Amino acid sequence: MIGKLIVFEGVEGGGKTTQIKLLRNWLLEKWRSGKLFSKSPDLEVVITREPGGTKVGKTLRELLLNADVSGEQIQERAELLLYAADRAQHIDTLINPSLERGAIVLCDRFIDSTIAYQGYGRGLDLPLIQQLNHIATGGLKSHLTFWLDIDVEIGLTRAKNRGKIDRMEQADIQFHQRVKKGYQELAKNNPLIVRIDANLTIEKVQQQIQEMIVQKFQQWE
Ligand code: T5A
Repeated sequence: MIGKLIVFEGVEGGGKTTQIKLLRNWLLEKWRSGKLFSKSPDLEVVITREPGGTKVGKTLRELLLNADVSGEQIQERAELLLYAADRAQHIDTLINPSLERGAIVLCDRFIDSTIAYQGYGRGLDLPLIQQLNHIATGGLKSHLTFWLDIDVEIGLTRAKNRGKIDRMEQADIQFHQRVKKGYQELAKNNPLIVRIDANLTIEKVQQQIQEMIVQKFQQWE
């Protein structure tokens, strides 16, 4: 089986980070016990995220989410381009090399985040964003995307309970509602996006993900 890119998307606090870690452990355990990927001699699972999956990306992430820029606001087009720069670096230095080695790459956010946040959330031009995504990815698409669909208020409360909130999380509730609407529209038009009910317990969310993975891997193998 060749490398696969599996993406996790959704509004703030949906549990992507939590679910990705659980999925990696489950995948490795299944492989060790011979219950999944029986034909693979080894299994590499890479966890990464956007923004911030590379060294350059970590600096961009800090700028995008936490930097004190002395009261100067990051402008919407500048924000869009910074996310695109992070992605281009990520694809070339981490994602593509991992896929070429045959790894399963579990990626916390990808191109749909830009459509949902900068497109639906900020209101920037959607065809322009599609073009920019294409430039940043060189045409790479995910093999499967889990959309962790959660009530916006529940997600923001979870994110706030975790501690300090970042620049994006500080945006008003209407912004986050528009982002959610963006994911709804994306899922309507793309059969590779699988909706997961993320309002449930951590275990129940993981169970939905594992069931879908079993189906997909049978097709891929
Ligand atoms: N962005 C990103 C753009 O605007 N454009 C882009 O192109 C890209 C790529 C990234 C920000 O950048 C924006 C989107 C984001 O605003 P981030 O820190 O990566 O910033 O933000 P998130 O991806 O939202 O990550 P979070 O860490 O906030 O949320 P997660 O990863 O979805 O959630 P997680 O697993 O950390 O869980 C949050 C809390 O909830 C608990 C966890 O223990 C944790 O405390 N939790 C649950 N509690 C109850 N029930 C469950 N089922 C739970 N699952 C998790």
